[in-house]
Amino acid sequence: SPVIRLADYRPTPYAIDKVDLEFDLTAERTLVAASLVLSPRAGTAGEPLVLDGGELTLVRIAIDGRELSADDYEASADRLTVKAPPAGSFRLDMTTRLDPAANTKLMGLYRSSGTWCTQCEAEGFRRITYYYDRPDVLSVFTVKITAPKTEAPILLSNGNPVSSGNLEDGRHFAVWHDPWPKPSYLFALVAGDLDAFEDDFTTMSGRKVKLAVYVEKGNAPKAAYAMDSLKRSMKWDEEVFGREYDLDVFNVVAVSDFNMGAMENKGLNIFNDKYVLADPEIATDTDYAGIEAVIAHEYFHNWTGDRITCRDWFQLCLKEGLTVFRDQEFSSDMRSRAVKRISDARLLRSQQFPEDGGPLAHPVRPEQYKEINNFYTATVYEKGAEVIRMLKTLIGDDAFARGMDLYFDRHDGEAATVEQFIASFADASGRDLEPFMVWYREAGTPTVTVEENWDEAARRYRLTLTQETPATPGQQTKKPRVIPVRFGLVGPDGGDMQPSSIAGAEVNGDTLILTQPSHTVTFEGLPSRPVPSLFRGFSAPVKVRQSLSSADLIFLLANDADSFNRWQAGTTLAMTALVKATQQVRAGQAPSFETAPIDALGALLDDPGLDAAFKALLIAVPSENDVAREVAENVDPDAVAAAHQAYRRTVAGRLAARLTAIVAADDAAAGAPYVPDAAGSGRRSLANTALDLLSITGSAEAMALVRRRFETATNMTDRMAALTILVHRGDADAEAALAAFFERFGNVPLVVDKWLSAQASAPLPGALDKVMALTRHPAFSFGNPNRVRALIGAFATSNPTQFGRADGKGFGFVADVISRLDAANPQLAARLLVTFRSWRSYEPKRRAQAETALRSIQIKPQLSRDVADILERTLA
Ligand code: DPP
Ligand code: ZN
Repeated sequence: SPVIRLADYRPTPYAIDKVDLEFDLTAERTLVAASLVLSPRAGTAGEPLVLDGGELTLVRIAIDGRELSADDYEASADRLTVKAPPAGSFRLDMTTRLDPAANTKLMGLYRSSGTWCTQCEAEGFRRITYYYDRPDVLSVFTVKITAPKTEAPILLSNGNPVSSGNLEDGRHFAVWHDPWPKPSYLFALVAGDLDAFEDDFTTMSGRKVKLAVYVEKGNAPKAAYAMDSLKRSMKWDEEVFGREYDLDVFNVVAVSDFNMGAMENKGLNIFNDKYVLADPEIATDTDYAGIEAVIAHEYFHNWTGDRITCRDWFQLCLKEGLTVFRDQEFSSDMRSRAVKRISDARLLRSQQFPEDGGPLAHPVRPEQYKEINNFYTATVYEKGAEVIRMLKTLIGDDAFARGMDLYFDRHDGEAATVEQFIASFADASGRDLEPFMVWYREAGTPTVTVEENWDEAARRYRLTLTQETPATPGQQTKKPRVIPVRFGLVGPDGGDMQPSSIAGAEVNGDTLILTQPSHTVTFEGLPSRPVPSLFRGFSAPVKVRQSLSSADLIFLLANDADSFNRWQAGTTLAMTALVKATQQVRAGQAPSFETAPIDALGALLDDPGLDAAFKALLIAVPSENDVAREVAENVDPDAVAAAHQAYRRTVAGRLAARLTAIVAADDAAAGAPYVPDAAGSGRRSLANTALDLLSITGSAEAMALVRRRFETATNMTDRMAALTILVHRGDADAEAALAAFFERFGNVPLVVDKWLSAQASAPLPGALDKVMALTRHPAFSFGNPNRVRALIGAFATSNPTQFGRADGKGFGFVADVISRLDAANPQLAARLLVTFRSWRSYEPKRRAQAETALRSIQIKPQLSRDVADILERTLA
C-alpha cells in the first residue's frame, strides 16, 4: 500500500461550500442522499473531481439536477471521479446505499445494540458518502434523519436542532444544522431508543446550553457522574483558557461497541460506554477518574480540535497532544496535582517509552504513514502533551497563556499546522522556538547522563549533563534537543541551597535549559556538597542516567521539596534492587535486598503529613513490565517474576505491621458513604496496595483479610481489588469468588470486563487455558472491542510470564486471535498486534517463538492495511 507523505501535502482543487445530508434509516437498508455545493479554488476550474469512498455502493449521481451518464464519471467502491465538472460553482447530488448492520469495522455508520451510530475519525466518513475525507476541507452541514419512530425515537446529529415531525408508516424525522464549518471526521449521527440524563449549563456570557447524556434504556442514573464532569469541564475551560461553548445543545451518547475511548464530534460526542457509565456498585475509582478525564478531553476538543482543526493527519498532535495537556491540567485541578503528575509519568514510561525505543518509534509529528489509524499512539497523545508542558516551562506561564490566546485568535475556524501553533508561542514570548521543533520532528527518547563534581576547597559544584538520543527507524542521526531541567540543590537540612552564581547553561528561575549535546554547569558559593534533585516534576520526557548512592536517594526520598522527585527516588531505589535481583536469579543465586531503602519507605508511611494517594504510589512496586524494560535485553520474564516476587516478599515482611494497620484503618472508614474523590480514592488505593503486598506472603492471616474484604466490600474498587488478589495468588477460594462475582454482575458487560481481565492477567501456569476457555464463555464476544481488550488485551499486556511462555503458546494464541479478528475489525486487530512491539528484547528462545508467531500472521492472505503496516514495521 502507498506511503502518504507530509511533504506531498496539496490543497484540494475544489472547496465544499455547503453539505446537505439525508439519512433514510430502516432495519433492512440505509440510503444516504448527499448534496454538496462545490467551487473550484483559484486556477483549478475544470479539473477532475476525485472524491474518497470506502466500500460504497452508488445508486444515483447528478450535477446541478442533471443525471450523469456513464461516460461522465467513474465510481468504484473506494473512489469517485467526475471527469469534467462545470467550470464554476456546482451542486453534486449522490445517493449511496449502506448496510450498517454488517459494518463490523465500527468505522462509518454502524449499529451498536440496535442504535445507529457513527465513527468518522480518521477516515470513516468516506464509508457514508463520497467526499474529500480529509481534515482541511471544512463545510457547513445540515442533516435530516428519517427512521422508524419506535425503533429510534431519538434522532441526533451535530449542531442545533432545527425541526422534527412525524411521517407516514410510523416513521419520523429530525433536522439538525451545524453553523460551524467542520471537516468530515467530526460528523456524527445517532438514532436509537435511548434514555437521557439531562441538565443545563449557563456560559460565561449568560447563554443557556441544554446538556444531555444518552445511554441505553434504564442506565440514565449511571450517567450522573459523566454529567457532573461535563459541567465542571465547561466551567474550567472558561476560567482557565477563556473558552466558551458555542451551540445551544451539547449531547453525549454512550455506545457499547466502540474502537476508541470517545470521539469529539461537534456538539455530539460519542463515547465508549466505559467512559460514561458509573455508580459505586459497578465502577472503580480508576473508572471514575477515567470518565472525568475523557469527558473533559472530548469537551476540550471543541476548541482544540473542532474550532481549530488539523490541516492534515500528520498534525494529529496539534489537537491530541494539546487536548491531553488540557485534560491533565483539569484533572490536576480537580484532584491532586502531585499524584496526577506521577501517574502521567508512569503512563508515559510504560506506554510511550517502549514505543519510542522499539520498531514502531515515530516522531510526535510523523512525516509519513501507510495507515493513519495506527498513529493514534502514546507518542502523539502523551508525548505530545509532554512537549507542550515543556514549552510552558521554557517560556513561562504568562507567555504560554498569551501564546494560547494568540493561537485561538489567529486560527479560529481554520485547519492549522504545528508550525503555526509554535509560531504563536514564539511571537508571544520572543523566543526562537526553531530548536524546540526537534521534539516534533525526531523520534526517540533522549538519555541525559549526569556526572557531578564537588570541589570542597573552592565550594564549587559542577554538573555535567550530556544528552544522547538513540537512532530510530528511518532516523539514524539525531539533533540535540532543548531540554528544560527543573532542579534543586538539596542541602543537609533538606532545604534547597542557593548558589551565588550559575554558569554553563541558560537558567530560568529553577530551570536549567539544555540546548547542546553536553553542558557543564558550575554552581559557585555553596556551603557544602548538595544532593542534586534534577528533572523535578518530570520536567522533560527523558531517561536519566545518574549514579546517586543509596544514601543520597534515601535522603531525597525523605527530604526533597519536590514530591515527584521524592517518589522518583523511591522508584529508583526499588528498580535498582529489582534489576539486581533479576540478574541474581538468572545467575542461579538467591536474590538479596538492602533493607535501608525499605525502612525509609516505612518511615514515610508513618508521616501524617503525606496524603494516602501519594503513600500508595510510594509503596507501589514497579511492575514486572517496568523491570523488563529496564533490563532491556535478553529478558526472561520468569526471572523477572521471581525477582519481583522475592522483592515484594521482603517489603511485605519488613513493613507487615504498618501495612496491616493501614488495611485496618481503611476497614474502619469503610462504613462512610462512597465518594470517588481524591481523598476517598487515595485511602482505598493505599489500603488495597497494602493488602496486595501483604498477600504476597500467602500467609493465612493476610488471605483471611483479602477474603473478608471481598465479602464485605461496599464498592467496586475494594471488591475488585480483593477478587484480583484471590485470583492472582491462586487462592483456594478464587473459583468460588469468581462464580459469586459473575452471579452478581454477569449481566453488566463493563463489570464482566473486569472479571475477564482479572483472570487473563493471573500469573499462573493455567492462565492461557483459562483465557482460551473464556473465549467460549457466553459473556464473551469477539465482536465487541471492550470484551476483546479485557480478555486478550489484558493477557498480552498484563501477564508477562504467560503471554511470554517459553513454549511460545502465549504468543501463538494471541497471533491466532489477531489473524481471526483482522477481517472483521482491522483497527482492533492492529492494536492487539502492538503488544508484540518489544519482542526483540526477549532472550533468544522466546525471541524466536515470538517471531514465529508474527510470521504466522504475515502468511495470511488479505491482511488489512492496519495489520500489514504494524507487522511490517515490527518485523523490520
Ligand atoms: N476520539 C479520539 C480522541 O478524542 C480521537 N480524536 O482522542
Ligand atoms: Zn482526543
